[in-house]
Amino acid sequence: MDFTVLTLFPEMFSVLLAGGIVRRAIEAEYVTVEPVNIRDFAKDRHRTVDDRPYGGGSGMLMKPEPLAEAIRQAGKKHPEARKILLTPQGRLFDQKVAGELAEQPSVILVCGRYEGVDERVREHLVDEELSIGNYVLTGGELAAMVIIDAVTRLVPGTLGSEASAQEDSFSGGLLEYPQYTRPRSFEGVDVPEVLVSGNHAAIKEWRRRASLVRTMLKRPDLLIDQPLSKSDMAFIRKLQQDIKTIMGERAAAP
Ligand code: 4F9
Repeated sequence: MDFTVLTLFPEMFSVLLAGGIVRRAIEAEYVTVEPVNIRDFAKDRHRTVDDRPYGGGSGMLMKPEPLAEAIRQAGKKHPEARKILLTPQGRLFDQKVAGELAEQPSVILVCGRYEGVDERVREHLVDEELSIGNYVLTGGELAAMVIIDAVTRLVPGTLGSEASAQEDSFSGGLLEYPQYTRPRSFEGVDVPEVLVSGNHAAIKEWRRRASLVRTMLKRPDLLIDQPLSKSDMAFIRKLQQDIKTIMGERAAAP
C-alpha cells in the first residue's frame, strides 16, 4: 500500500516515519509513505502557493496550479491511487473507512493549509473528501497522519498478530472488554476472579458480556446495526429485567 502525501510541510511527517508501527511497516515493505512538497510545483520566482480569494474576505487560499501539478504527477506515478482531500467538509473517517482504504493499492492524501483550497481542486482533481472529526485544524497534515496510522495497522502482515487488530475496540463493532496485567491487587483493586480462574469458556463469556455492558453504557450508538447472538440478547434482556426490578424497588422505597 503506497501513501503519497501532498503538503506544504513535508517535515511534519518525520515524527510518523521515525518510529512505531508505521516505521516498521515501511521497513518490512508493507507500505510506503512519500511526503511531497507542493511548493516544488510552483512555477514563479517566489514559489507562490497561495493567493487572495475572489470577492474579498480575510485569509488566503491555496492556488490551484501547484496543487493540480502535484496531484497530476503523483497520479502518473500511482495510476490506481484514490485521491483524497483532507477537510472538515468530508465524509467522517472511521474504522470502516480505514478498512476500505487498507484494500486500496495506493492513496494520495492532499493536505490543505490557509483558509482552504480553490474550489476547482475539490470539485475536479480529487475523488473524495475525508474529515477526521468535527473541528478545524491548521491544515490537513495531522488528519493525513491519523489516516496513515489507522490504515497501516490494517494492512495484512503489519501488526505482529493479525488477531490483535481484530480484537481492538471498534473492529468487532463493540468496545473492548477491560484488561488487566500484574499485580493481581493494585491500590486495593483486585483483578476480576474469573480472569485468573483458568476457565477459558468462562473468560470468553465474561469478556463478551463486559464488551456489551461497556458499549451500552459508554457508546450505545455503536449497538445500532450490531449483530447480536441469542446469548447476547438473553444477557441484555436479563440486564433490562434487573434494572426494572431495581428501579421498581427504588420507586417503592419511602
Ligand atoms: C481535515 C479537519 C480533516 C478535520 C483541514 C483544516 C481537517 C482540516 N479533518 N482542518 N484543514
